[in-house]
Amino acid sequence: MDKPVCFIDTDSAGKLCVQQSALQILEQIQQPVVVVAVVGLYRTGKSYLMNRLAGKQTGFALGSTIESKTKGIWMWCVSHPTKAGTTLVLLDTEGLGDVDKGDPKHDTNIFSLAVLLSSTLVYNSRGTIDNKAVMDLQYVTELSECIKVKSSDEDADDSSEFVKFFPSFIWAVRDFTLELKIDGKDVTEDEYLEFALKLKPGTSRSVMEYNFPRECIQKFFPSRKCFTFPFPTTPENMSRLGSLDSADISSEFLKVTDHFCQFVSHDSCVKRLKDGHTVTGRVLGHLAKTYVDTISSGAVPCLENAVIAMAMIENEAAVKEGLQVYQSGMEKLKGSFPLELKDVSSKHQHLSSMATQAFMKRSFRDTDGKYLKSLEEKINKLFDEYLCQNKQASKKRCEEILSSLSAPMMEKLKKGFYAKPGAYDLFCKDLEDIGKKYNSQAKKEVKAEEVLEEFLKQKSVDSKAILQADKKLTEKEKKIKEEKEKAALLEQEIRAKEEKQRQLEQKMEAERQSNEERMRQMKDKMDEEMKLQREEAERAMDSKLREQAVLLQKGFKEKADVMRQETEELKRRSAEAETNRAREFGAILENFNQRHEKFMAMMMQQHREHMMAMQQTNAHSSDSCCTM
Ligand SMILES: Nc1nc2c(ncn2[C@@H]2O[C@H](COP(=O)(O)OP(=O)(O)OP(=O)(O)O)[C@@H](O)[C@H]2O)c(=O)[nH]1
Ligand SMILES: [Mg+2]
Repeated sequence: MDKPVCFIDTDSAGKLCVQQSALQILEQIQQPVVVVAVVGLYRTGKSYLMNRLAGKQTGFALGSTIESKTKGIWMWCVSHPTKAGTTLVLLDTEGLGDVDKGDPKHDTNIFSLAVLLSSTLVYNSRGTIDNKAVMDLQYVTELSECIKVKSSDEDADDSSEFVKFFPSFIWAVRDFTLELKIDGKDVTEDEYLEFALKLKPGTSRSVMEYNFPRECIQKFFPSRKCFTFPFPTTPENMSRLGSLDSADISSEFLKVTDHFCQFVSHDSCVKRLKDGHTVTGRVLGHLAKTYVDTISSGAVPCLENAVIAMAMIENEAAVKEGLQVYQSGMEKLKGSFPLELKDVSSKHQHLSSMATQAFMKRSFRDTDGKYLKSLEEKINKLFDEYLCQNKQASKKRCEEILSSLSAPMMEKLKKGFYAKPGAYDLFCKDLEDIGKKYNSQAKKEVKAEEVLEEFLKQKSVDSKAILQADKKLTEKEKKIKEEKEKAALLEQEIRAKEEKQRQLEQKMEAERQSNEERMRQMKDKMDEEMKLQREEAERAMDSKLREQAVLLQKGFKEKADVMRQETEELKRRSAEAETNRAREFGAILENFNQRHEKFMAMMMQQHREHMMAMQQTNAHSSDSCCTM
């Protein structure tokens, strides 16, 4: 993208909507995304900063008047400057606090969306982090009403879980002119931020009003940083800043801006969903659509519902992607049909494993293994179709071989060559020669035995006629020869059945190996999902414990106690979630195993039936031998 596009806008009815063109761009981005969003009061240099993050001087439109410029949320996707294989998505948002806007809820929605969609949230303000600046960030106090973690418990406050999914937070203070000193001692910018977020003891209304946004920032954004930017240049130049040559801008300002950009590109993480699934550009688009639609309908966006919706979209796409991997590989193989069964089977196994891999890479929260099952069924159906096509091709090839090998014999038949005494033996000899040559030419064909069986059956009509007409043979000899031929035909029938049986066994073995491989991949994926879930819980627990320690250290015992309870609750919920997930995974594996066993039992049944049929044929053949 060489320039930003409008991502989320307000429609004519005043409702938020996602721009289709932006979704189309995101749809193409298969890479994981690092999403940096900037929020803050209007006219504070947000768009300017975002341009710098994109490594440009222009891009997001800058305003030069007192009127607010950016409307809705704009997006710019650039390749990540330091993390190969990821895309940096910059979200520039409409300035907050412009009284000219009709809908007071609008700002809250923009703020919530920035929180929901980003992995790093930059809060931009001017001057100092004084009480007013903190109060300007009042939107944080509304987050617990604007975002839900779980869909159940409509009224329950689950905001203590926000830390698991919220972006990291950077406070960018522009036009900072003060010295970084507290009580005469030099402090870092982060210490300055912590100092500004310090709670005041007491329970009076004014203290509570003072503390509440601070508490929310501390609670929701445990990972926070502060950057102070000096005044960039002279006020007269300000309006031209965007288009100015960098040499004209104070070098200190540029240094800080560069440092800020470097920090953001090094420390911003890939956006993840609840449960830790990596967000790609495509998923980000779906996510934005889901959240915006929810907000527009007047409902509260819910992280869990979003994960469920994303999982559905992604899992369906994952099935398609897996199937595509399998099908395109098999289509290539089809060009060389007919092939030996073992070659088709091993390619099937390999491609089926690759398809499962492609599926696993994209899928997540396939809670009951429904999508993997659907992929497996579709692959098996295709496999059967390919096997069938291979058989048809093989049948055709075998028939061609036989037809060319038997052409001289057919010619002799036509010319009446076998209408003479002693011709039956000649005919049998010719037939035997054809059989021998055929066996050497078609020995690798899946349909070799069956086609030969069919051929011999057809030729037995001619053979019978020739036998009857052969004046050299006595009636008794004719009888014996007839029985001999019958036995040979039966033998061929048995060979064809045996071959079929062998092929069924091969298919069963392929299925057993595929299942093993699938189970292995499923287990890996489950381990990975469990690990992500555990890491997330640990991160949340860590930040809670850290906050608790700070509160205790600062003498806020009551608050620390509340936090301790919250931590306990978080621990309990995480443990419960892990147990549930483990149970869920166990059930999926069990389910897959059962299905596999059922399938194998069905094949075994087929196997048994074949065996019985073969035994009957065998018995029949020995009966006929006995009669001879
Ligand atoms: N004083 C000052 N001005 C700046 C700074 N950065 C950019 N500007 C200028 O401030 C004006 C507004 O900048 P924008 O980046 O459009 O501000 P914004 O926050 O995106 O504005 P809205 O989209 O209206 O909310 C432009 O003329 C910029 O050149 C800064 O650090 N300090
Ligand atoms: Mg702007």
